Amino acid sequence: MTVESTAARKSRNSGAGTKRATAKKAPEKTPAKKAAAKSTARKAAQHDAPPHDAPQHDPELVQLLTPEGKRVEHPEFSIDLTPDELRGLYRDMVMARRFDAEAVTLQRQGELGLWPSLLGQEAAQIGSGRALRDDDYIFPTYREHGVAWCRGVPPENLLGMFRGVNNGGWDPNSNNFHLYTIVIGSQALHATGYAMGVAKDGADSAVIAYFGDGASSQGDVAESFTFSAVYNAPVVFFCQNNQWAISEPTEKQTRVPLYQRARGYGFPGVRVDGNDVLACLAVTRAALERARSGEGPMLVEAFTYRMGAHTTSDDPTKYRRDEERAAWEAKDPIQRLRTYMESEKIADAGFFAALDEEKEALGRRVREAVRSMTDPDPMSIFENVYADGSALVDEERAQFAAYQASFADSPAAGEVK
Ligand SMILES: Cc1ncc(C[n+]2csc(CCOP(=O)(O)OP(=O)(O)O)c2C)c(N)n1
Ligand SMILES: [Mg+2]
Repeated sequence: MTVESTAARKSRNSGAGTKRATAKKAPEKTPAKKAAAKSTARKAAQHDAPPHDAPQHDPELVQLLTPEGKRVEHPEFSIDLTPDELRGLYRDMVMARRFDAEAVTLQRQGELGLWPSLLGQEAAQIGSGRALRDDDYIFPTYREHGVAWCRGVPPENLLGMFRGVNNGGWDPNSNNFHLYTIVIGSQALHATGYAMGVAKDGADSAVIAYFGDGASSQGDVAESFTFSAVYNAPVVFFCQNNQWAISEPTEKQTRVPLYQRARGYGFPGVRVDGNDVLACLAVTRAALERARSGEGPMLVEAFTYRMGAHTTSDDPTKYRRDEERAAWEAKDPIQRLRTYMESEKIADAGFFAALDEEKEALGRRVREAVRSMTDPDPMSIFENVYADGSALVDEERAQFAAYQASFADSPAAGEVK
């Protein structure tokens, strides 16, 4: 990225050499007309803002495997994996995608209330997830099903909250994988505070906070950047820029590529091809090592794409073009690794056939597990509110009990007058 010289900036700001100096005098406008013209121009500028630094031509994108499945080198980030490790990454991505597809289907069949699909983001999640050590701590959003897979959280446990039968479904401390967080960006603060604690304990583990391009506009994320930089906290900010925050495109979140934001806070930022599992693994490893060795935070922007809807409640055909999705399908993270493994004879037909069976078995297991989840006692919602009880909660509990009992098929029917 070129830095504008002071002379050029002065010249641009003063308007020297621009058309303005030589333009013919425009016909006089009334104040009302002037205001209307100004407002139209401002609206146009807001809506047609040119996309920043056309990212697809970004020379700073770290890539180790091209969309065509060719291995390439990068001067700063490298990786050397065994055939077993490569097959492992491929398996992780396939299993994550299969699990995700089952969850979408379960929602469509009324078994889940909602599901946020990870389709397209498998490489970003598996690459970063496999870079983590067991003692590292993870703060996810609501879409990190692939990272959860890497942590060994049983996939079916991710579904309880989306079925409405529990508030999370796993013990964060069993896998160092925090509960899903829906309040956009807030987990970046949790991660920063946790990382500050890790540093105070003198431990050499690291912390990673996942968030999206939309979350990067949240105050919580800005505050996390400030605090983590000033306290040199061992935290990696892993932003999956999937190009959309529901229906808002990235151009409406930022005027600079997101990874460049880090510089203003005083720590490095890197943009990695988020559909390249090798590059995501290499860059996240380096960022975690940096954090562990006391060099402080780093921002990784995984440049990827949300191939599905925001959630099962969303219809992306209302706001984005089919061609856009098609262009990203050609960069599919799973297909590119498969092409590479086949061309290098790292995996044979037997490997792919066995994996097909394994992933179908996962789909069946998850389906079975969800359908046999039992509903909680409705009254349990009042548990764990206050350690010492509360008069207001007692009142609400009594009201709700009466409401429940008012149903004809309630075991308590008839008791309420
Ligand atoms: C504080 C807050 N504001 C708004 C929302 C509603 N909301 C849910 S998801 C979302 C978009 C998030 O986009 P992004 O950070 O890019 O993550 P993605 O869903 O693309 O993975 C919004 C605005 C929320 N959950 N929390
Ligand atoms: Mg997004």
